[in-house]
Amino acid sequence: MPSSLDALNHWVDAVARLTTPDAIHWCDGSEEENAMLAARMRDSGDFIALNPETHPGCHLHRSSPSDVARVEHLTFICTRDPEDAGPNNHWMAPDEAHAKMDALFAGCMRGRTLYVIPYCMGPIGAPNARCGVEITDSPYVVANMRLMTRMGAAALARIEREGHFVKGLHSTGELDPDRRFIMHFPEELAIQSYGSGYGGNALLGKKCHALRIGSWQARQEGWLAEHMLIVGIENPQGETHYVAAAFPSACGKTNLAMLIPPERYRRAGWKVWTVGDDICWMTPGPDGRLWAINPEAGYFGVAPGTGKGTNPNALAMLDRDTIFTNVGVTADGQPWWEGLDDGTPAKDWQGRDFDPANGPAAHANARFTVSAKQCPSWSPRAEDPQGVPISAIVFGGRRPSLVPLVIEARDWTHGVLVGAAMGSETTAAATGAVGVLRRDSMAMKPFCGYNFADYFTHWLSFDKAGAKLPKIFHVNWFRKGADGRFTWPGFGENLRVLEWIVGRCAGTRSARETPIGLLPRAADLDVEGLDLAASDLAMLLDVDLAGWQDELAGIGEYLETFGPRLPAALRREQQRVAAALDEETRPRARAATG
Ligand code: OXD
Ligand code: MN
Repeated sequence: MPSSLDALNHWVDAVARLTTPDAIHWCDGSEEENAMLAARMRDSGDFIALNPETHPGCHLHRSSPSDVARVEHLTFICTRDPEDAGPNNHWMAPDEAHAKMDALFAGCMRGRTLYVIPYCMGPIGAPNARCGVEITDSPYVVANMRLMTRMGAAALARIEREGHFVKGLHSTGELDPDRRFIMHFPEELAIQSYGSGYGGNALLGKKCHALRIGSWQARQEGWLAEHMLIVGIENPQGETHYVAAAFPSACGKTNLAMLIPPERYRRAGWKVWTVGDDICWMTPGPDGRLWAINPEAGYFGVAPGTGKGTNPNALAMLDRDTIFTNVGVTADGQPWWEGLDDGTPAKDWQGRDFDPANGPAAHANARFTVSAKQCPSWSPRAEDPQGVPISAIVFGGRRPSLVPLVIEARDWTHGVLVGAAMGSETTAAATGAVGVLRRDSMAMKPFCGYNFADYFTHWLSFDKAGAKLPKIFHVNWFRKGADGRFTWPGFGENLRVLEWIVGRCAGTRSARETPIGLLPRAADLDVEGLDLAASDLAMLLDVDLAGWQDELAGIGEYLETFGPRLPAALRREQQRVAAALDEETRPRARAATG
């Protein structure tokens, strides 16, 4: 009788015939295997052991200087109908993409080992977890996948039981930016990635599976695969509200997920629990609420900017068994990056003697990879197969002007509009210009595996009889004053805003109605002990009606780019908010002219 692993064996054989590796290694995820691979990489120079006294089990990896971030312009969704990929994706016909990739993969593993990585996204026993298998020729990818997923024997057993899995094929190739493609075949539940070793391009469980293929599966199966952190906020009464929050890459998701409450809150008994820092899979439960799991088992976080003041929890988890990529290093072999409080770099991320004339010691997108369990605020509920119930969904981006500190959407449809309209300044997490405002719906612009218009329809479809949906909010930690400096202190102080948010969910906090949603009055936010002028707080909570009229017009133009597939309910909602703004400005205009 054919075993349910036959499909896997056949695929591995076919890939081996195409790529012609010298050896094949099936990964079991064991300590011994990890030690063997680390030793192999130390020999080849892929890994540099860091100071064993201060950072036991830690390694530095220096990538090729031209391979330091995700490459959105080389990332394709390959569906039969280009309309299914939508204007938010680069599209290639599946046949053409396969032909291109087959040519690149042909013989590419000669002289290398082919690693087979069975992995599970989500707790191994979670009904909503999904399995995949990544074939790669990079031991660095294996070492990262071991931290980022549930990898090895247990995942293989689940695949054998279920008989299906997402197929990911990866080769670093020649690391040539001109021979680099990240292809997704959602109709085949397959991913092919060539020419890059960078996290989001090469750790296929992460963006490729858990978001691009995951979002496609989620639409078909009635759940949501989102670019969101998951954090538990425990109040002094011991009640925990779980919040899922979407921000574009490198906008502080990891910091928010690991927030340490300000001193006064800590003393009062507030606690923060980290469930996830990047990806959230949410499924409606029998009780009508959305239940979330973090499909990942580790953090692949941005190192620069991580310090005692910004994210002490992250710092505390990075002193052992961590892989650092493209950070600088001190004379005594400790990892170093800009924003770290102590030490001085001796070498920069490219291994040159550190010279400020060459730029920062760490690459702006330098990363750490570490097991989630090492985080001091790691939530035991992160392993709960049922997941956690979500009370609030929070959207946010880098908006230096206009957008208030926090807004509550008046209902689900309005919340979907708020998420769809999200905009943010671009960051170093992807190649391309930094600091340019772009619309990034639900922070999924680089990650939604299908047409955004259909994705908005899918989001709207959750609002049905019996649903007990989370409230939706929008936050902006990045508002700047006339002096060009951030007005809101951010980091741990963001708990003050989260307190209002969970208070709104519990029905214990008040708000004022405005055309763009519900906002706290100054008195509704606890700002005691903050060095924040009353005029600055007023600015953070102000609604600039004329500015918002322009913003709504911009949102309308953006939505129109999705053409007839855009759900009419979303267009109507944009028109409703625009009309509410017009209505609000009318008496003032009359008063001004009268
Ligand atoms: C990430 C990203 O690596 O969003 O999480 O780029
Ligand atoms: Mn991300």
